[in-house]
Amino acid sequence: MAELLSADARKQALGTLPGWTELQGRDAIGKTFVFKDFNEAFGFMTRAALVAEKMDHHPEWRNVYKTVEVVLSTHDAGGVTKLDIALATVMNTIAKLTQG
Ligand code: H2B
Repeated sequence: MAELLSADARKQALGTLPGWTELQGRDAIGKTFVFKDFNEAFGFMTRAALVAEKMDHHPEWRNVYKTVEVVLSTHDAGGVTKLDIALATVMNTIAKLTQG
């Protein structure tokens, strides 16, 4: 199982992840993506879902029209691990591609 990141390692990783922040009151990271419209938002979610399934690492997320709120945490470990950093990195790349 992936190990929890230390506070330092987490901060360092977040430094390479534009838009991602630590959640207050919970060992998790989050980002709110805002797209042009629902079509782009759902396109992002579809692409991200396929990668998440391949990784066997799944996001907590909520979509309202063109906004997608994402929270990442490794449930089996009870906090943030390198799997969350990997998925967050992929999501940033997918968002860029989705936005053209
Ligand atoms: N996703 C997330 N975010 N955290 C997990 O601990 C996790 C997961 N565990 N997806 C996986 C699935 C596990 O439940 C399965 C059995 O591999």
